[in-house]
Amino acid sequence: MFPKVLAFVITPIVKQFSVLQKGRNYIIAYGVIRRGFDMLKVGIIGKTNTGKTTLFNAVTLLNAEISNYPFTTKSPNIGIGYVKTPCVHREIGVKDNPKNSTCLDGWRFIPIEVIDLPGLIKGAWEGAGLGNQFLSVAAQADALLHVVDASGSINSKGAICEPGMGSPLADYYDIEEELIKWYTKNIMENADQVIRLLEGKNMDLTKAFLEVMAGIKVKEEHIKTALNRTKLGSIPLGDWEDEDFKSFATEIRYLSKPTLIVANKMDMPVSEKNFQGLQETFGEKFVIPCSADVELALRRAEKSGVISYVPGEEGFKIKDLSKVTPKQKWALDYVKSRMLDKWLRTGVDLALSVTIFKLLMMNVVYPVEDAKHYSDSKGNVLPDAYILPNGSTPFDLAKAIHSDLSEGFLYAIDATTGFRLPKDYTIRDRDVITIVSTRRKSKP
Ligand SMILES: Nc1nc2c(ncn2[C@@H]2O[C@H](COP(=O)(O)OP(=O)(O)O)[C@@H](O)[C@H]2O)c(=O)[nH]1
Ligand SMILES: [Mg+2]
Repeated sequence: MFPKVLAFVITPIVKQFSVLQKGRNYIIAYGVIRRGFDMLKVGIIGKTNTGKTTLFNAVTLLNAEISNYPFTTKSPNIGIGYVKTPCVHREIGVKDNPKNSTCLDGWRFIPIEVIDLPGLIKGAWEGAGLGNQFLSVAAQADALLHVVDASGSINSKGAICEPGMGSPLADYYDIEEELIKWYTKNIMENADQVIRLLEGKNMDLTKAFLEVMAGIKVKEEHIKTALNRTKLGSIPLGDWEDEDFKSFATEIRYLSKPTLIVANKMDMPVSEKNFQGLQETFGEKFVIPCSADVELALRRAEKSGVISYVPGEEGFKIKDLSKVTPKQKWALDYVKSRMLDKWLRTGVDLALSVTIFKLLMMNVVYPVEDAKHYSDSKGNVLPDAYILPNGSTPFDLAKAIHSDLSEGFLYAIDATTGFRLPKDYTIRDRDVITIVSTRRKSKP
């Protein structure tokens, strides 16, 4: 008997903490869905009142069922969001029956984990406002969305002020400073252990750092690059000055945690000037104009049946105008004139796609058991979509699906051509692949 392709194993809660802040109870539960690998995680950071929770609520609300997804208990701060990619079913010319993801209007929506972090305050790196715990959760993410209030409606403490008075640029740097100080402290605290590994186990510096930093998603190549860029590789760790730790930590922060700046509240006209400033400072590619509130309104209107709307699209359709209340009509007109007509889209969905596919350089691959029919053993066509990093091989895909599949791995087939793939093949975006393994029935 062979395991189902998606035989998920759910581990118990790995890590949980519950904290009381400003009378609100944030529970950050780390109930992680475990299969061969962890689900991609995107953390939302930024000052208070920039719109993080609104963004979180928008990305985790999708009015479509994903049939066999074993969602774990969702805490208020960790949810499942969806990243959108053009579904391969159209170019193959088949109708699909998605299982681990969903397909809307030619777009495949694939689940990822999204973490909403409470606003970080000054001194968070040394524990203020429970910043330490929040930062260590942020460090578990594969990438970060840094939300700023482009309308300048918050002051430097994150309290609401007159629009235009706040500075999103200064807010960005405040938060970054906390992050970098936290990384610096973390690395400095681990320096003794690194030295022990260097001396006791005769490890090289990269490997020793890797051992202490793997838990915060730092990879070997990040450490190598950071050591090269800072030219610290040749200086004995015992001789590093505080400034050296800081420059090394800064490199590690940016290399290991790609970050997109979300310029939120772009529905307010006052936001435009700040948005331009942000793009000039950080480059167009790294700043996305966004209105989390508008996206949330659209998704809610879709859910309640008032409109049809596919997240990320440039427009929506009112289903039956006679059923729309004057208040709803006003809101939909606002959405159209203030956001969609001007910025084409709300930016929420774009922010996630850019993060996953451009910053993290991920590819989407569709594993199928039956290469001829592009289906699983039950005849579901293109049931699953997996997100894998650039450079992944079919063997990595097998591992991601199930360890049994990789243990008996023989070779892989490109389902669209029927050809066997070479051993060193690296997966490209939108590949449809059949894995042939001794541990599973396969019908190539
Ligand atoms: N105009 C406008 N207001 C927004 C937008 N996103 C969030 N807000 C408002 O900003 C305030 C703070 O939002 P919230 O999501 O709680 O911020 P958080 O503290 O960062 O989680 C709320 O009043 C939201 O309604 C947006 O895109 N446009
Ligand atoms: Mg919030």
